[in-house]
Amino acid sequence: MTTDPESLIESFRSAGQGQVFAFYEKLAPDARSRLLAEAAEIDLAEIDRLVRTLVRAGGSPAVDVDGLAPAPYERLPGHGGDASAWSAAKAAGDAALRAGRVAAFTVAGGQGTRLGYDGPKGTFEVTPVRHHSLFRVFTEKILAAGLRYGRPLHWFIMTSHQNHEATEAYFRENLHFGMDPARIHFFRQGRMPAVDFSGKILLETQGSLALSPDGHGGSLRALERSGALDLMASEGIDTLSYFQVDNPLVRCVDPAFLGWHLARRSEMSSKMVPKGYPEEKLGHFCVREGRLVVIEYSDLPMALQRETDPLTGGLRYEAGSIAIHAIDREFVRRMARGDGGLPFHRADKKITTVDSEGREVRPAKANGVKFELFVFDALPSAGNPVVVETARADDFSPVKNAEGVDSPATCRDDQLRQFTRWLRRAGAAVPAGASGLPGFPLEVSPLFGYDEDSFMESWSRMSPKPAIAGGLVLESSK
Ligand code: UD2
Repeated sequence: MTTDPESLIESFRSAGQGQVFAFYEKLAPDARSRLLAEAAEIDLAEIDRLVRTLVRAGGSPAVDVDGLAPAPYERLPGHGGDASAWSAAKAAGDAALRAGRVAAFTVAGGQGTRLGYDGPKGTFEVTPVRHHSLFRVFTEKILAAGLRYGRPLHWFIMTSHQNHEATEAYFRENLHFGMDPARIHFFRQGRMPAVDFSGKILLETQGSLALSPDGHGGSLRALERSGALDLMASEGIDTLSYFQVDNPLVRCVDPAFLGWHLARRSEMSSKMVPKGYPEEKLGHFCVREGRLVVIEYSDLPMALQRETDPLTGGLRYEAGSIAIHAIDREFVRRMARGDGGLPFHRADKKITTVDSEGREVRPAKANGVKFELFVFDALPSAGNPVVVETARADDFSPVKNAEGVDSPATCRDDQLRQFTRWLRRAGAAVPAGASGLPGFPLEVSPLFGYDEDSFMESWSRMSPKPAIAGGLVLESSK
């Protein structure tokens, strides 16, 4: 895209998007430059295509359920899986971690509107006793895993324009929670303009476009653009362990999962949990025309989400996506450079904009469309993708809503249940009711144990063992 103002403005006019510069003449010189810089980011041909296919066509095409079937997955040993295959997978994952082949990768560009929290979501405090933030929990898990495997891990964090500076500042002010800053790599995802229902790009103010992050699927092109893939290659890293910023229970690097991915020579693998109930807001792993696909909860007809399997009595489409993936570095490169790339999805939203006089308009109902990419849309293009079961209690308790399901309260309880379970398996007497919750708050630092194995190792080294009481915090065993 050209940076010469006249031809840039002319290209918008001839694309039918001249309204972007409606107030240009009134703007101060620096505001003009800002608007021009934003406009130069826009791929007008891409917007034109999206307007034709997603906006004027009246919505995202309905999901074709013909020929759709539930995807197979590797079951946990306690759920019919082959215990020896799981041990082999774990050994392969352990070896890859010891060899430094894996990096952690967090997508943290979302806006966290549902939680009603102002600030990067990763700075939200989640742990039950010390109130540590999501970012601190992940940092300590990644740090502890690096120490345990004798190979410090690299960690890639994707931010957005809205939260990039605040995220970097948060880590800086907290001295990166003890992790080597040279191993934490922040990069911004791309952004897309919102359009009205006739396809016109919306202004947020007289001098700025209504831009928003391009979805977590934008991570693939952002990894390539930022140079992260080249850095990985130079460090001997070939696998990304991908997770979302909202889930403090996640095993940031899980050897068994990574081992399945590597042993199968998969380009992209995903964790699944059996859905808790039909309406649970998880994507569904399915197969269509021999390809693995994820159909989002909002796109799979509810009748299919409720359908049961006559043999097991369980849900037919039971395999829920918890947004944890293992992704091959060169597959990311291929997807980022590929002609087709990932498909955009349409989301109708209330978008603050300006009227023809330039006055701010805050609409009461959706007035436009945002475009987003989803990372799981890469699965159908991946060679040998594998879906691997995990226990929800070991990997998944997201903080999404201020109250109710997936809230800070449910997440706190799930952390407490996990700490209690580990302590009890180690033989400690922790009073707990039928709900699995301890009679008092306690907390295990990830530096003491970031998963059950590392916890057991630290616990067995600990002498004398502590009295288990309210407010107990197990800190680093080093
Ligand atoms: C996502 C999945 C859903 C399920 C669930 C599990 C989608 C569309 N749905 O639902 O199937 O797996 O997670 O928790 O993914 N993000 C960015 N940039 C963006 C948008 C999002 O980095 O432009 C990050 C965001 O910071 C968060 C993650 O992606 O870490 C999930 O985003 P979400 O809250 O929009 O996804 P959700 O809960 O609708």
